[in-house]
Amino acid sequence: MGYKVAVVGATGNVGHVLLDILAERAFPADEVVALASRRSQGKEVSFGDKTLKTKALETYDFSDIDICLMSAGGDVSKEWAPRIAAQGAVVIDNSSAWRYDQDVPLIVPEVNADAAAGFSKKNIIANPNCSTAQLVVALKPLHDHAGIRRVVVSTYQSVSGAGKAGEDELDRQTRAVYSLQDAVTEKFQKRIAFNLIPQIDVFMEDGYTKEEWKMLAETKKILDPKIRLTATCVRVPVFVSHSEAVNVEFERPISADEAREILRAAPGIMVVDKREDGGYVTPVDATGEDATYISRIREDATVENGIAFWCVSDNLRKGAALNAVQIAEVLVNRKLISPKAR
Ligand code: 11C
Repeated sequence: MGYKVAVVGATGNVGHVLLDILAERAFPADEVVALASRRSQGKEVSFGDKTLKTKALETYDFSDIDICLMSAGGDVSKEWAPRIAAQGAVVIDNSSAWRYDQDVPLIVPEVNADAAAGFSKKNIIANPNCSTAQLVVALKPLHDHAGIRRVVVSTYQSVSGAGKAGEDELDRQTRAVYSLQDAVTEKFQKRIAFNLIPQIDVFMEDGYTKEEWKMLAETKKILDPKIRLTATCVRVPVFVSHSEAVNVEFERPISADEAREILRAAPGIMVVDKREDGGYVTPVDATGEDATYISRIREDATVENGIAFWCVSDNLRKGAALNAVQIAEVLVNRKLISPKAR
């Protein structure tokens, strides 16, 4: 007997990709239910070669659901994840609502799959922020080899990180600029078309933004609380895939060649590093792909034991939907859950 899986937020950017990935990876589900808020009830979404009619989250009975994949924003998760979990479904939540709760595991399967077993305290597992997910996939094998002391990361984040409204704004503003119209700004803090914005999420008291704080807090929780990290997160006029320029200072010596070989052998990573024109990965290359791509690996001689690299990944896949489905696969493959009797 297979699992019954609910996807909450099925009509959103990540919801669509969640359904695609469940179908692509042939997740062992007997039934997949698409859910969204009452106002999207009845909307049709694709699931493999099938079409699902979206049901209303507010009136749905979760008592025979085994796994609930949620991507409907922090407020919905805060209210609904505990209610759904209380009905016996394991909630894998894509928002930031539960990530920093010490009774909720925050999981990137390539890095800390073992921690998933701790889900039973609240029946909730959190999925990290997209910019953290790809970073920790790259850092983990290097940390195991040489011990990370400090990370400096600058991100180049696509507008799809801000949802469909972010993509629509880039599209609309680009057309407006070309047709000499006003590029009206609604979603972002400044114009994003032919521009970039050094602010993602709100400002914190220390001058960092919340996105930058998330990268620090989540890297510590997933990988190692001793790691020091400083981030600058920037929104760029790219539709899908986040890129990161990363400088890492290690405790022990590591050469660029060693780092390249370690990354090549690591799960979830593809190294494309040719040191020639175009011999690296760009966001367009990574979009629609599952891997975290690493390019431009080189020694950073400005610090002791320093390595610099470029990291690109599809933020809707590894940064969100793929990671959530991989967590569900960990629960199933490690027999941490079994299907309810129906
Ligand atoms: C962005 N990283 O690119 C954000 C989106 O905490 O899950 C995801 C926010 C989060 O805007």
